[in-house]
Amino acid sequence: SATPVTVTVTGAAGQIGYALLFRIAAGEMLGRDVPVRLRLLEIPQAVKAAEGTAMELDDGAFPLLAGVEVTDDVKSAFDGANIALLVGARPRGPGMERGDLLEANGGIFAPQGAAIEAGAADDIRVLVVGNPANTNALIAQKHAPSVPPERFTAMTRLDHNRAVSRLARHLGAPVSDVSRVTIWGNHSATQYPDVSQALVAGEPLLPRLDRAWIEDEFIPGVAKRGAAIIEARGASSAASAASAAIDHMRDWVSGTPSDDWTSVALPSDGSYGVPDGLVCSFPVTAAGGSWRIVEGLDIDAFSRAGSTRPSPSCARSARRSRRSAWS
Ligand code: NAX
Repeated sequence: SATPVTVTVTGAAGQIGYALLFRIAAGEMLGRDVPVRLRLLEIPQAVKAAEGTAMELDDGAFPLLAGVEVTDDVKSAFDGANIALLVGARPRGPGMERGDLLEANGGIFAPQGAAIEAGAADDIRVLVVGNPANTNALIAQKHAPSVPPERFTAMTRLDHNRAVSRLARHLGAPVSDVSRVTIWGNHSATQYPDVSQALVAGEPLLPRLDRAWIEDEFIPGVAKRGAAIIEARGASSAASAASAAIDHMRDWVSGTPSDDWTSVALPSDGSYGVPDGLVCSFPVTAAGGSWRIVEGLDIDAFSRAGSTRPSPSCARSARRSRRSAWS
């Protein structure tokens, strides 16, 4: 039978980890004929809880699950890893400034990047879920100089899925009919959910939407959905975030449909005026195991804003495009 794919999941004892691991073990990420070996990385205080999750994974008797290891050692967690899902991060606590948050996450993602550099498999693919995801992806990538930069991605698929679902509901169409939606920017309130290229059942979607609905309900509704989930559930999005991570990795490995694209934050190659190397969400397709940014979309305001005045952050580029897109 096939050699198992080694999948490392950090923050494995957290709520996203709990929703994610069982779907990976069931073959929903890499396919129902691909055996997987799971590596669960946690901080020492949470290792026992991760071991409990590993016991439950055993009890699932998943035919594709070739083994589960739990560790608090960063180096061994990534040794031979083919796929890394970096979920564990330091949330912003009370009184914590942005600088404190960056420093705390630097302390997590720099060593993880270095461990990937040192021991991961040649085909390593990394998805950062832990916030601030774009920045954390950049930190990890900078510490793995021999890995192609585009193997480090950050997740905007949850925002993408939220946008697709909201459009489908608004139009009374099945989600499978909605395509070519883009999340520009990053997973934060500054993101720009873009429907200018979107299709419903293959036809342009824009003529069927009211501009006020897009500006006043759709865009803020997608950007603030995370807060609405926290308000309703008393906890942040978990199963939907895990589902988006599965979608992201599945598309990366298996490819996107020929007539659609998805949204992924990855190091910019200068496309659309976003400064080189900045981790930013773009419309992308996947084929042969690689992402490719969809080029040449007619979003003049966006590209003009970026190329004439390079901005320090992709969030700024996206925000600027949002301001001008409807003006
Ligand atoms: P939890 O607090 O339930 O779990 C996080 C887990 O990470 C904990 O078990 C903790 O012990 C572990 N951890 C912390 N530091 C670690 C380290 N250095 N190595 C290994 N494990 C470590 O959070 P959860 O709800 O699972 O969310 C995880 C992350 O996802 C958060 O940063 C959250 O902000 C982020 N999210 C990102 C989303 C996105 O779309 N990009 C959406 C959902 C979510 O908010």
